[in-house]
Amino acid sequence: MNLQDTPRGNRLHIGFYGRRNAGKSSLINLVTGQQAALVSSHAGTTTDPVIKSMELLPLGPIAVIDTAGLDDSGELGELRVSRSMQMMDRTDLALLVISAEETEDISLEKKWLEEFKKRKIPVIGVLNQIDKIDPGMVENILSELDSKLGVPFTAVSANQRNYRAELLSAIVKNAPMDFESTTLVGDIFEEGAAVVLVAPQDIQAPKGRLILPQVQVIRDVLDNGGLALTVTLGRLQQLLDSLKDPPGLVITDSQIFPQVNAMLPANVPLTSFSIVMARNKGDLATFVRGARAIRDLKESDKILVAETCTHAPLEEDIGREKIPKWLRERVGEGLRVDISAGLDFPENIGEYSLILHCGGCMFTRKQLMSRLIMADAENVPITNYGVAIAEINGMLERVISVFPEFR
Ligand SMILES: Nc1nc2c(ncn2[C@@H]2O[C@H](COP(=O)(O)OP(=O)(O)OP(=O)(O)O)[C@@H](O)[C@H]2O)c(=O)[nH]1
Ligand SMILES: [Mg+2]
Repeated sequence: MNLQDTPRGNRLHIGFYGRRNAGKSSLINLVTGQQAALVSSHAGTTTDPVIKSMELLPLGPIAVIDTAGLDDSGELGELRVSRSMQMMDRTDLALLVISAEETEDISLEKKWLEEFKKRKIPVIGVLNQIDKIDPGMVENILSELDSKLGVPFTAVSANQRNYRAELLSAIVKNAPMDFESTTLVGDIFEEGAAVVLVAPQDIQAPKGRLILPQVQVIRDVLDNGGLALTVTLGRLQQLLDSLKDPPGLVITDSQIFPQVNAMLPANVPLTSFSIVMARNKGDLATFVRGARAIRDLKESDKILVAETCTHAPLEEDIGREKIPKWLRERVGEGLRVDISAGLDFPENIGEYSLILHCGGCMFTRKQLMSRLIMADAENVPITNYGVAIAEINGMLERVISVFPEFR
């Protein structure tokens, strides 16, 4: 399966709607960072709906839908409007774009909002082209639109790149929850395959339990017709010897990567629980890019270790001690490591050469994504513990090659 085959259910479809010349196509170019949509000052530049699939960091696989202006008239115009309206049925999240110069009469926008409401599609209002009006007016117009239309509005200028993060944040905040991938590992092994799950010797979980990612992966392996074989590291060789064929997939705790790696033939697909979880949160590509940035770290750099819980007995020593120690062994003792914990992200993230984030098990996908957007806006690479450990062990390329999108 390649990226373009991601089933529609997993691909967030973001539709841009509004009057002609509101700047729908320009906003698509801003969000995607591409010049894919045709833009011109001629009202009615976009004539037919255009759906484009892409990987948009940190949202993962999405599709953007560009539409023709909903205020078009005449025989041909009405035909275009009806085709744009048809696109609503394929939209998971709608951006209703209004030009800051045209906020007097919003009767049409009201009508379109009703259509979205009928279909239960979440809508974000976008007040575009604010560079064309008196900056002092923006707040007033925003609150007026909010109250008249009853949807949250974000003010932007499509031709200024610094508004991209704001728009992305609004998208993440309002995106429906259920667009995440429905399977953790079901797409990386064949039905009937032996899937070996390796835990550390001293199973790091409260007595009588397994940690949540392991439980979720076991369930997912079973749901997808795999044989879920869970062992501790000390029993791995015994299990491998007892199998007629090599396993179809091995998923290990990150902390024992080197040992597990050494016991497996090179052609056995190997990855880790934390990498599986990071991918499910829709941001593995961002984390992989961040982990590769470890290769460029210098002793004079400063990195940030970010934890989401204020007390994290399991991950604490990994993020605060082990990974910093390994990185210093690699680049030099001078490497500065700052720690942040809890719900607040420091203001000054732009100062760091790399952000190392915990697995975010206490975070929702949306919370984690908002951090990736902040890092992206400041151009700071960001990765998580599990992906960083794979890179430090020289195994990053192996453990991501099990996923179709990295092949
Ligand atoms: N100054 C300024 N111009 C903008 C902004 N957004 C769009 N424009 C300009 O407005 C015109 C229309 O932009 P488009 O993106 O083509 O608008 P559209 O909503 O896709 O229009 P149709 O396809 O005709 O429905 C173009 O000349 C853009 O360059 C903005 O934020 N500021
Ligand atoms: Mg257009």
